[in-house]
Amino acid sequence: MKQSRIILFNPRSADAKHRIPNSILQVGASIHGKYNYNFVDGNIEENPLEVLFNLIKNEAIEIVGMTVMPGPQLKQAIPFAKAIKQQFPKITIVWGGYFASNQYKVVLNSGYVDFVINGPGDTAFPLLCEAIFKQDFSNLSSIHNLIYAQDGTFIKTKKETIPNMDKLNEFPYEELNKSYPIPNYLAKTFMGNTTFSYHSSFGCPFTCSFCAVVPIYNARWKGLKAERIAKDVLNFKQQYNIDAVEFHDNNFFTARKRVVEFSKLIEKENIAWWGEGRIDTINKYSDEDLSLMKRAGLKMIFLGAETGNDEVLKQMDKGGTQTGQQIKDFAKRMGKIGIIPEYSFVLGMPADDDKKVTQQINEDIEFIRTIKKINPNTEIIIYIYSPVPTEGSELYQQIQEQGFHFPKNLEDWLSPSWENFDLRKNPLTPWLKKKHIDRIKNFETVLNAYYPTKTDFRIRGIKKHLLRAISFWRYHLKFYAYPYEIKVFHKIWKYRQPEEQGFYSE
Ligand code: B12
Ligand code: SF4
Repeated sequence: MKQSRIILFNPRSADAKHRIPNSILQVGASIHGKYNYNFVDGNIEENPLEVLFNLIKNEAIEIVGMTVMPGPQLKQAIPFAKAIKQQFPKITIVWGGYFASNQYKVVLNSGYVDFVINGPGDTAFPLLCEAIFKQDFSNLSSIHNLIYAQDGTFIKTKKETIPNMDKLNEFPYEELNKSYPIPNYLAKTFMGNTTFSYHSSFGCPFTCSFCAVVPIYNARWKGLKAERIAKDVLNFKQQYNIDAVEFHDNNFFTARKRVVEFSKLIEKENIAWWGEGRIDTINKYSDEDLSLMKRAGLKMIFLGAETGNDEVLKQMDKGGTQTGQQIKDFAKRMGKIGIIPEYSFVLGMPADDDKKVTQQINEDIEFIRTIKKINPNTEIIIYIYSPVPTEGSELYQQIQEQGFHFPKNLEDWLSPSWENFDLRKNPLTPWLKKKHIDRIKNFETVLNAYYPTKTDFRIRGIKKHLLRAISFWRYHLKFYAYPYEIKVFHKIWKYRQPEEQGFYSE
């Protein structure tokens, strides 16, 4: 008989309503029917460490797999991995996810994480489990997408091509449902009352120099077929009465044909949806395509506008295909079609001197105001540039030369300043001074009061009018400093800043 020997743990990622934990679901699919495993969701459990310890004691666990993205998940991932290793030194701890892959050196140096899965774990994880259960590590180097330490060096095995997602095992939703009923994950959002989260593709074909996806997928992308996505969405509609879907793909709109086919398949189903894409890619879609997508329920697209400055777009490796003019034209086009463009901007990129940094921030602020004028419905998300370790990239080289370094110890990532770094709120980059961060934050406060986000259903009617009234003079006089009166309202109503909770739960 197979024993339950693996735990797949999703550390707590947010305080708001929780998303279905697709990362551990997909890893679960890779070992489903082969090994017994338990899901533990730190988002739902009140005391997840106790649950983990009890399972380890009672179920002969040998492997604990954790998915780890930067930010809040580290608060459980780091101390829990350490505690498990201390209490049960024989357990093998495996980390996967964006933080683990991008920061593998500090993770493996901690002494309590044994292996890192670098990118998709669908083939690598079952093979690694087999090696661990047999205690035969002679062929580790032949397992693709694996990183481990050996004799004082890090071994990074070959990257496999992205798996054909249509051929992978389906997600073991029933298994998750046994411990964590699926309806608890169907959040109320601006799109609907029961929003389902779905991930339909891996990677991204682009190479933006600030992006954590690039070192993992090296400009590769592969997705499920439109029929399969529609089938899964409709199954969820039938089973759980979902009325909306958030697509969690890095770049849902990469393949036009797939998006158009999917739209046709769900056109009559009354399901609202949202996804992330590129302006230059979607700009190539015809008006007919976009109108079809709108009719099929597409409410809003998250788009990396980044900046209106073509030189900075080039520095971000986004130039050439995306320009400031195109960003403006696209906002207008989306206004006509009736799909909300949700533009994210990255402010605070490195520059040669302080004056240029200030100048660029001011230019970006002006550009955002222009976008709002062109299409006031455009949602604006402002991030402060937080470096990612894209080894070999020119930008990463430049920021290291300017004195930026990542923490040397895993536990340093738990400090509030590195947490803020992860949340892209305070990047700890040497060229950004307090005055720059204040300028960006104050502008954002005024902007979000003058244009409250459409995704926050708490700010409607009188509240919206009041917010607009108190911020009117500041927005029009471009006076953003010390917006204390706006912050008071924010404190009382706790209205949402667009980037605050990732996506759009209550
Ligand atoms: C859903 C999501 C969230 C959810 C939480 C998810 C959860 N686990 O509970 C929420 C909304 C809370 C969230 C928050 C944040 N997120 Co987030 N999130 C995502 C998103 C869109 C999807 C993740 C997912 O489910 N993927 C689907 C699964 C199947 O893919 P996967 O995770 O890559 O898993 C595969 C492999 O990586 C590997 N693997 C992963 N884990 C494990 C574990 C083991 C044991 C093994 C063996 C293998 C393995 O195998 C899997 C199957 O092949 C990703 C982007 C993306 N498309 O992945 C961003 C992403 C991971 N998030 C990111 C960030 C930065 C954040 C934030 C920290 C910051 C922010 N402002 O957005 C916030 C934190 C805010 C907060 N208050 O909590 C970045 C990470 C970038 C980086 N620098 O590393 C990403 C990549 C988005 C992006 N492109 O910038 N996020
Ligand atoms: S298009 Fe988006 S996901 Fe792709 S590399 Fe650029 S920022 Fe990353």
